[in-house]
Amino acid sequence: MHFQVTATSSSGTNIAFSLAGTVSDRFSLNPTGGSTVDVRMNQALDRDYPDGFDPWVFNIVADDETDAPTGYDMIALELVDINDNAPMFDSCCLVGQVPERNILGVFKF
Ligand SMILES: [Ca+2]
Repeated sequence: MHFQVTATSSSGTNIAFSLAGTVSDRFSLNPTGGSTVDVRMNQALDRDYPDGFDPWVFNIVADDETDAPTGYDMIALELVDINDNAPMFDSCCLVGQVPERNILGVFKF
């Protein structure tokens, strides 16, 4: 998955882009020249706890290499949830007792 981001500068100079934020390492930039950059995912993203986020939020930074302030914009990726997790039991194990030589179909648990 990838998408393009565009920034403009009144100085007309090239813009250098970078990423910031705690999850920005999951994405990379492929400059296309001028005022546009291609943002790509480095790996598949998860939406679910404990490794996922909804949405995935990070910042993109635009610097026109002049003395002008640096521009920031927030990118929020909302993942469409899929049912990719198995159902979970409330406990880690179930323990019961069955009498030796128990009649088939009759037991205590
Ligand atoms: Ca899911």
